[in-house]
Amino acid sequence: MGDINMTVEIKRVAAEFKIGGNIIGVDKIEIGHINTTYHILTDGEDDYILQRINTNIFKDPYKLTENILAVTSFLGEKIVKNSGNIKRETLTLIETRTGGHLYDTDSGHYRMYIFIKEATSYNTAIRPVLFHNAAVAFGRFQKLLNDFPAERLHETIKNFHNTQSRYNDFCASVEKNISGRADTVKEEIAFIKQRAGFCSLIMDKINSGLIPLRVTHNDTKLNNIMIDNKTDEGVCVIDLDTVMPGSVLYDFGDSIRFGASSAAEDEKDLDKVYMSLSLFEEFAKGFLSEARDTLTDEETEMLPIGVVMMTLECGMRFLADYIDGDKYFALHYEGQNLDRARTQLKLVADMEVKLPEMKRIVKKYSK
Ligand code: ADP
Ligand code: GN1
Ligand code: MG
Repeated sequence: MGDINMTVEIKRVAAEFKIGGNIIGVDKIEIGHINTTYHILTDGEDDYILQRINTNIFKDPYKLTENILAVTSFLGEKIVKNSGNIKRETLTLIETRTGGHLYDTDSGHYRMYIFIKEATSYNTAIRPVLFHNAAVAFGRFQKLLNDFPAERLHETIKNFHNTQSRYNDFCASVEKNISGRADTVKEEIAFIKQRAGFCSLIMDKINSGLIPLRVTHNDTKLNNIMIDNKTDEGVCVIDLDTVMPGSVLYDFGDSIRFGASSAAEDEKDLDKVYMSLSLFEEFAKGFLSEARDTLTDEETEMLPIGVVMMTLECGMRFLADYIDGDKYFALHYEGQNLDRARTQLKLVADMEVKLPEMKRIVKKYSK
């Protein structure tokens, strides 16, 4: 569909939801690797986010929507009790004119949220305070969901952070080599295979009861949090598609993977890519200030392992997708998945060296 036709279609779909005001514009948001996201501008009090859900990835958009409703209404009650601003501090799904929360049409399954105004989702921590404040907000998110009944949640993507199963999938992609590209990335493949024995470390601890399953976000990139333009506070954790039972090590680890990197996720010049220990410290301090009391000693001690695990896992996912012929993550240019994979592997090598320092910093901010 051409851009103009797409805009017409998006306006038509947006009008199927119970929005206030008239639609005065549509902007495509290019952040995010999974869904297709539009900012719907209106002349009323609120703007909106309209998203086409990626159903290649989220196979059951109805169950996904049930999860989001359950989580946002649970958070909403707590926000109201704390006299917070429910429109800004959690996502709010908008009903369709016929009463559900999904609008299905030939171009896909759509949902709508209130647009969180005067806030930004950052791709890099351009000021350390942003990362610290994101950490406080993710830590608070974890704490607020501590008593959420996990059995109410559907598993939207099976084995999402089961790194062993991700490793097996990666090996299968290399084996099949659909694109023929595996032959050109032998060094990267070898780097991952050398770490095969590491992949089950967290799952083994979960399975043996040493690490508890909690309700976690599972995709805690810096750009999945809206940060207030005036105060720099983390206002709202967004992108709730993967809220599922998981480990706090995933949320802590994925935040560091993305936000404590010195460079963009797809930086081509690997000399520029390393994990910043000072950003790590900003995050650890902020996150533990909120979540410290809900974590067990074993979890706290393992946080740096979560960092290496999430980065290795993401690296193998990007590389597998490159070898599969770019079927999963949205691309802005050819070869982007390889650039993304390479930054992750560079980070893993750096994080391995910095493990003792990460452990020391975590200890400093734990109970
Ligand atoms: P994806 O799963 O593709 O990452 P997200 O739900 O994270 O999709 O949305 C992509 C981007 O859209 C976010 O990073 C953010 O910039 C913007 N966005 C999403 N929801 C909102 C919202 N409610 N208010 C303002 N911006 C939003
Ligand atoms: C995707 O949706 P987004 O862009 O916030 C992915 C994460 C990866 C991340 C890598 C559902 O996150 O798991 O860690 O890209 N989300 C899904 O940047 O697969
Ligand atoms: Mg996102």
